[in-house]
Amino acid sequence: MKLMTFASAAMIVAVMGTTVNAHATLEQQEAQVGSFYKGVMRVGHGCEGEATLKLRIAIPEGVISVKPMPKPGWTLETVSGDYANSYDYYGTTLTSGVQEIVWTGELSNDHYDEFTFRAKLDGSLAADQMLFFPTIQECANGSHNWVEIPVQGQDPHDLEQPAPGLYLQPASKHSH
Ligand SMILES: [Cu+2]
Repeated sequence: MKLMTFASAAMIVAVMGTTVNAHATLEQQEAQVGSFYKGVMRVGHGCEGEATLKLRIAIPEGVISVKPMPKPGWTLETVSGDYANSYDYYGTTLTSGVQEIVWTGELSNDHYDEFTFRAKLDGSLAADQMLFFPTIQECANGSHNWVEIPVQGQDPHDLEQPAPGLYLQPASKHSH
């Protein structure tokens, strides 16, 4: 089943300045609308002691021109699909693109690692909101589904497996 069903949960929630120290977290948790964003997903442990064998990151709507970073010893796949909206990318109209990134390999529970991608936060994204990147961490006999999105006013710390979040700051006057 495509991660996108989880990604459909990747909606923008009007939560002012709340970031959460979830287990799978983004290193940079704030970025300006319209800017290029380097997403570094941090993985500090496996599933109940087991090694991580696969990491799948869903890319929310409005995050375009996504390019993941290959990782030695891991295979890298992307899943592309149609966007709900179309986006101008330097004169080119984008109507589809990468919506899921999948790294497959092995990360021992005793080790820490990072999974990186670069993307553009389209200028049409609304500022002062959170953007979520639902992430599935698969192990041999289980997984962590970091996909829970807080409802309005809910403290993400109350969630068992919160989706990694990014707070969207207003575009700087110089973004292009
Ligand atoms: Cu944890």
